[in-house]
Amino acid sequence: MKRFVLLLLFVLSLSFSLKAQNVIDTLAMQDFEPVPATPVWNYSDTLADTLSGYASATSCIPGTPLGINGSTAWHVAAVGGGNAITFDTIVIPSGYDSLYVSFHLAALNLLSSTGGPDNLDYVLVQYSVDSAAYVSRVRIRGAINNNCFWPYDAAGQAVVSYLPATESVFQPTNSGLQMTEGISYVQISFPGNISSLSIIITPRSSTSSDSWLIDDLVLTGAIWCSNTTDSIAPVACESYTAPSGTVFTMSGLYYDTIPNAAGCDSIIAINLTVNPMPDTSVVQAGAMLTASQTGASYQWLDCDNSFAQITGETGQSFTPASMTGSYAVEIDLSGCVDTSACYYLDQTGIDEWINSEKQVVKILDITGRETHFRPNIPLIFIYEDGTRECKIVFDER
Ligand SMILES: [Ca+2]
Ligand SMILES: [Ca+2]
Repeated sequence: MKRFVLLLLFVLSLSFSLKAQNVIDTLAMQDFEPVPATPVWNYSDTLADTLSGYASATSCIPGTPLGINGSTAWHVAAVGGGNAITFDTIVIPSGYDSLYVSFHLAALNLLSSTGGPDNLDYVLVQYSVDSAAYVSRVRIRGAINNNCFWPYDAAGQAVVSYLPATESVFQPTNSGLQMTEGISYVQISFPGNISSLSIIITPRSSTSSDSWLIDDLVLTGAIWCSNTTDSIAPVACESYTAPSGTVFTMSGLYYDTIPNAAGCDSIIAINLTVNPMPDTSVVQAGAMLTASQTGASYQWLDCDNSFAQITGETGQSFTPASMTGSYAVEIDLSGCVDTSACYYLDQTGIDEWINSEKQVVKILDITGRETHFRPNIPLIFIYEDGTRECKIVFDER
């Protein structure tokens, strides 16, 4: 039996490497408590007995739980004909890949420090799928050499598929405590596409010194799924929040994991480009405003007119047509857009001073190139009467 269990574990681990199991639903359960946990797997027959707490010091095994963690369990002793309990037919919701019926089992003698179930004592598990005839699938027996006992944490397991529809027998060989070969866990797996399932469990015991204890019968539905992969190449400004919520602030290749639609992992390769936000500082030189950021797209805005775009003013520098006003620039640097503060210009005083004598038609810098008015540097003013003056207008603001 040992070799069989080892082979089974290998098959299970192989399937785990191919698929991830993501949804496990409890479809029905029976914990044999006075108020059973839900969803309750009801039964139509009468339990021979129930017990809770822990075995006495004079029994075997002394102090061992009678139900899982000392809870209430179904107890059968001295029922020569077997205490067959039919658990109600469960209608299986569609969508499951696999179904499992499982329960925990202990074999004890609650009356003395030796004894326990024998070769002719058993726990038989039968199932009926889609209302077909019952199939006897698993039979746990006492030891071949009789008089054996084991607790709920013994290592042996009887884990089978529903097919072949023939009986598999699991039992220890030797008498006495069976921590390795004692079968404490029974499981039968079914395909997920069946419509209904019912089971009969029959513990049989010849004498009062041969106790079977059964607890936590559960029917579970499992949905299997596979991990998926995806890749994206987002371009972000300053920082990027990945689908999982992780924030990245530098360009690079990252991997992010979120649940996919089926509930398994979706692994996303993120080839991220993070661009900086533009420098929104503006240098004011007389009537001219210049954005400090180079190599960007610009749109100058009229702060006094709900930040309306000023038609045609898309250069790095801007000289307003009106003498007073408040202006800002919207800067687009590789898709990262930000707007400067508003800069207030008041050229009225200077302009009045310039216009106090004669109308200026052109301003040149000292190299002779036409320029805008700027305070605090020498400029050549050409008037409408053809005269010209070189002067510095001091702006003390
Ligand atoms: Ca219980
Ligand atoms: Ca016995």
